[in-house]
Amino acid sequence: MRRLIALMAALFSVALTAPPALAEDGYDLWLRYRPLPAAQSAALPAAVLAGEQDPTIRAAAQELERALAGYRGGQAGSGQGAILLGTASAPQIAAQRLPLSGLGEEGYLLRSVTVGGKPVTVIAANRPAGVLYGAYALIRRMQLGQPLAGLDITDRPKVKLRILNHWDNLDRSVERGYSGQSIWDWWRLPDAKDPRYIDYARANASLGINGTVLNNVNAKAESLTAPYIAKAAAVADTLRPYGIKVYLSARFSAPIELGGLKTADPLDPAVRAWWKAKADEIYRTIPDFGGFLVKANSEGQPGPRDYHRTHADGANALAAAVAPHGGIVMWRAFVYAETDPEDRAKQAYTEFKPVDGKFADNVLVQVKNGAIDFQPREPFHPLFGAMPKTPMMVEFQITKEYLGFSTHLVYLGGLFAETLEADTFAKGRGSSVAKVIDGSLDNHRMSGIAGVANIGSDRNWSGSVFDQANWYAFGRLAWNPNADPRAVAGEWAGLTFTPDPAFVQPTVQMMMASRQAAVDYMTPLGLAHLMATGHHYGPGPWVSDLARPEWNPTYYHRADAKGIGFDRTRTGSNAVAQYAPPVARRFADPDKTGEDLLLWFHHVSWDRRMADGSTLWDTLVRRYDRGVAGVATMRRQWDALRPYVDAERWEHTASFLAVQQREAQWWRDASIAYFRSISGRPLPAGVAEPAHPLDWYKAQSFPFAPGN
Ligand code: GCW
Repeated sequence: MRRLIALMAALFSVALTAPPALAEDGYDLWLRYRPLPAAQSAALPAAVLAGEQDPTIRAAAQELERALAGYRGGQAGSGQGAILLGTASAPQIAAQRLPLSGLGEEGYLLRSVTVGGKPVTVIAANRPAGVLYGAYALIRRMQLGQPLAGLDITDRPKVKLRILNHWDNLDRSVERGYSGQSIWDWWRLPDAKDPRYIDYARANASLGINGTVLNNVNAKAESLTAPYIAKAAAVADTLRPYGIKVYLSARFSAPIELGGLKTADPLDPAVRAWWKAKADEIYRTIPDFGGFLVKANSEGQPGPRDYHRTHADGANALAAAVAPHGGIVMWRAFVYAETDPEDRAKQAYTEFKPVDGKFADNVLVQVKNGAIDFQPREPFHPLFGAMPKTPMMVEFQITKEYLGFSTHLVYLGGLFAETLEADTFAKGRGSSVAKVIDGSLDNHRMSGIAGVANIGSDRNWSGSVFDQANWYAFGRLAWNPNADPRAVAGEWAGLTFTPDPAFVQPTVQMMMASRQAAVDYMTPLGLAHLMATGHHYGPGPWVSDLARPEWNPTYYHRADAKGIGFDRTRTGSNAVAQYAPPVARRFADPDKTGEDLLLWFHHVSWDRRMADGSTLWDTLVRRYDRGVAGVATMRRQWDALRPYVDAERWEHTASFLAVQQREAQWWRDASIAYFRSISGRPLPAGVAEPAHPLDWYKAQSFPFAPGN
């Protein structure tokens, strides 16, 4: 009885002290301002003082207030000094005589000072956007429980344009979107502005993202009509205080569709006049409009090649229209043509390399991280380093079209970093892709990085909690392309769940291993593009009946009775020759390429001996098994982390991991069943048979898979 009473009392006191029921649905992302432990909360600054009247500084101050209120859990501030924020035009900031000159337009300084005997944390910058970024940096520190005393920190972004690309359609569907509908409610804009746009702006500003392309690169001309410009302007008004500019994807043939012209030839004076008038119209409504993103002559989109003009001619026509307003053009290099029998991996280089130096000053060429298409693993794109006279942006895909949609836990920080760290050898050793895109290798004034957004109308924004980490990692690596993806994962996990190392350490381990697991169960050893047709959901390595050769998985793996892989050496397509000589030499030699990219560059025998002495066939099979085992490990790790995570987000993640396990097994079984039918080799001893015969896998169909 006594024990029962004690138990009841314990339950009762728990009930009394339990925090108010807050839905942990992931909406708060990493801006999760929950009560901090008492000791930490007692050390928080009591007041926030904005140095000046400015919408961006006001946004920064409000964010700090909001964070502090959340950390204190409703308790009043206990008076540990203040946070003072502003630019040098605020007298209180100017009085501090801070070294701001090296911070540029967007950098910030955090410094602990004493004013009138009181401790003050100063957030200072040259421009309000820098102050905002500094505020978020301080918030990160507070939330992660890092010391707030004795601060003297400066930071500034290495890349100028840090931009999200939304592949969002005007009907609110999202191409390759796996997190609901578009957050842009085009129909109800401009009158109704979803309050969510502000939270979108906060989340992006917290990472330093400073631009967003609102509509799909497969663009409709209508997005450039007056009503849609007004809608974009309403979004721009909401995002402006957060330092985020709005850009639009432009359809190259819009002068025909909207202007009634007979041609969209970029050298035709009437076409150029149309673009100029259109740009003037946009800037009248959106004075700080960023500019255009263009997908031209790719996958059926119109472009300058339709008029026998170069990509530079096309880009320059639009660039001339936005230049007087300070706008830019981001011209995509993702081109390949149905009429071109050349290896798809070579086509972009072939088209673009000759026009290096021909682009207007306000054009950047935007290049996907790899030469084919956002595969689980690709070597870096040969255009990086090959166009020194042109500012090059890298485009990553944050949404996981080829990496298990939003149901597979695959952390992309490592994938992004793998490309950024890759050495192009364009100017000798140390010519990393990061240095190409941050402009430092060739001294470019402009620099940029783009990520295809994974943001949608889902309550948790990205479809899964762990996909929020990919948005986060993109933003942090855009700010600093040399950042360590492991550190970024730890920061994200600490902010999103708890900074307790007992949680963060295994979570980071799980995240860091997750990408290789996906590579292993989908496309190991340098294989690529073996996904099913159209929606790219699940395996389809057998598909060979599509109209265009390079749409077929068989085009990519080239498996036959003797071997597997795409010969891109001199005996094959010679794509290796598009890389700088030291890189080309490595990729041309199957013994030096590395197992991770072996079949990307080489067609090798099933019986080829790998480094550890086993055959290629046996290694391939074991890679599939290793991938499936990797997912099983993640599930065990997540089970063990249950005590650290709220029930809602834990269960959501656990249910997705179960999906991933099933689908990894499916990928493995289907791929092994198919490749065995080609190789004629037996499974290595002890390896499990696929669950079904090959025909069963071939018969699966998913007409309603999302994002297509
Ligand atoms: O990855 C492929 C996608 C297309 C996409 C295209 C592109 C927007 O399958 O959906 O179209 O790339 O990047 O243009």
